[in-house]
Amino acid sequence: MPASGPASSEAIDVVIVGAGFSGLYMLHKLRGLGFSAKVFEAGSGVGGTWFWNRYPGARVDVESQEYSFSFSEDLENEWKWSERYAPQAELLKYLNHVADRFDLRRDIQLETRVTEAVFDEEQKRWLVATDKGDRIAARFCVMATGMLSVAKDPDIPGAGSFRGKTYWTSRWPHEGVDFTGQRVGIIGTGSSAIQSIPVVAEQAEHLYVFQRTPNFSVPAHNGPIDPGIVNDWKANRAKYRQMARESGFGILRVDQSEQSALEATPAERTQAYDIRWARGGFALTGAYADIIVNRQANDTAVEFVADKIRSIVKNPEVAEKLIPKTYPIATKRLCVDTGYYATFNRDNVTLVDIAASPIEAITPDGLRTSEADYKFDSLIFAIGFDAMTGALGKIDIRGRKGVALKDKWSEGPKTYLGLMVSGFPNMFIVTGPGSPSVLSNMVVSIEQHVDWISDCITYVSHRQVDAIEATPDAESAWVVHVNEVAAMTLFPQANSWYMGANVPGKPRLFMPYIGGVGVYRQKCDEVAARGYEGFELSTPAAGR
Ligand code: FAD
Ligand code: N01
Repeated sequence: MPASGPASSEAIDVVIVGAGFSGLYMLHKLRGLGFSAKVFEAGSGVGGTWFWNRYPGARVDVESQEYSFSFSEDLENEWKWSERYAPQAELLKYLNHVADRFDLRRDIQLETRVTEAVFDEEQKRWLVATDKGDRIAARFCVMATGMLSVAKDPDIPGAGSFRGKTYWTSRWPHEGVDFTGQRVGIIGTGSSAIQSIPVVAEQAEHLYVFQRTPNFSVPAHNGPIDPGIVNDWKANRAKYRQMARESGFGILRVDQSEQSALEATPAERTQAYDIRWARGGFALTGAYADIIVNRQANDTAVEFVADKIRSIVKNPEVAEKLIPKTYPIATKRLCVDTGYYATFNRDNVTLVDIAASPIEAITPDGLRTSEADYKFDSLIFAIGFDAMTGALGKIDIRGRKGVALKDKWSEGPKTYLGLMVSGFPNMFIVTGPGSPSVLSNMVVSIEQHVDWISDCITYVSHRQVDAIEATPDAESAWVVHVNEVAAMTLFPQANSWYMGANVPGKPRLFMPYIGGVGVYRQKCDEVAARGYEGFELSTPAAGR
């Protein structure tokens, strides 16, 4: 049913699309401020990422206590994490608990996909339509649709022809999968694959890993959560939360050093990296200040990790294949694993280098590369996402004069602060392109955006303002700034999904903002304090 059709069946203040971390907190926050809001969620449950990605080994790579909401002291006091890096099932339980605890479910409509969102310039309302025939008019529309919520299409010939079972890491069956006695093929070696491979390898009769580009991975050293960390967190929580909000990546465990890698001697560097490798997780990249801005400094971390891979993987040829050689470390999302490299010492695991011998086609029995045929019973696609813009691209979003967001973004996403888009008044994006988003502990960034959006909606609603919109100038200046900051780093040197490089035909530009979570928050706060500088606020009389 077109959203632009006759009068709407329901009218509310805010429509929210998506019920992951972002949508849940957005609903809670708006309700508390007295606004009426409704959430539409395509899935049959809440939780977003943690509802969909149920593949074996799925877990968070930011420590559990840091990757959690900070908006409610009671919630923080009552929830206990069991592992250093919470597994998917526990994160899903947590988000369901949040939905129940704050009585959110009565305003969440599940199994409902938003298909259209059209801005009615006369009424200054977003007219939203769903695949279930709902039509709703709302003053504001919040896209909490996720940056990694749309799986990439398999750009491989014959993808539909495989006769065995096919699985996607990003829509894993709820009942789980038992690969015992099976030959399994997995395509991809990103974070999802790197978490799955060691677990699948333990079950499968044989696992073929099809690797196009190797990834850097550091050990998680996961285990039961350390009671010392729990107690320290409890005692210093407010301080730690604030430190995370003011930090570069929103992750305290990065423990960012200010020293240059090039000022240290080789022995000092090895020692510093060793300490951080032993600590686990993202700590490694915090060892020196210039790892992501200076290629020479970066190379020192690359060499360290390469030596680690050589020391773990017994077959030197396999080890060399696993060492990334075409991009600097941390310019693609660093993976955090449990036993990934050691898995290649197993007799039942074969690494197939599809950069050297590309996949020609998926076949009814398996897969054919330029060098050999591989036969297996099950095939796992771990090929990633149409990141950052994918979910918004699936909705027909139309702003002023019927302009489609897809068209406006045909050369890449343009936003002001990653929050709003010029020509699309009263529409907000949570952790949108142009904000720190996927380069950060996303819960920190989600809370910041939800708080900012709520303040903005409150500000507008308390004045004679019926629409707020980013000005084209502010948006252009922000896009330039985002690119300038990215260009000061090594990030653009990698063919990453941050650059849109993983999806054929997608415009190439660095989408998130790398200026740092703390710096970015300050900029957003300053904009608000100056009466929403860079935004145009229109009054009913003035129109536009
Ligand atoms: P999501 O959780 O993606 O939720 C968006 C929801 O919107 C989805 O449920 C989707 O179904 C729904 N939706 C989308 N379009 C529509 C539509 N048109 N109509 C209705 N509903 C719609 N981040 C970290 O900081 N640390 C981590 O360790 C980490 N691990 C991750 C592991 C995996 C496997 C993945 C895929 C991502 C990970 N992330 C991590 C990023 C993660 O996406 C965020 O941390 C966070 O969960 C995002 O929450 P969200 O609510 O913004 O989006
Ligand atoms: O996806 P990816 P992901 N033929 O895009 C390969 C978050 N996350 O789902 O690099 C053959 O990283 C592709 O190869 P290449 C995290 O932010 C976090 O693993 O394009 N191969 C690559 O190896 C992460 O970054 C966790 O050459 C093809 C892989 O598939 C993001 O989600 C866990 C191919 C895709 O890797 C995405 O991770 C999981 C083709 N046609 C996810 N197309 C945590 O640890 C793609 N590939 C918390």
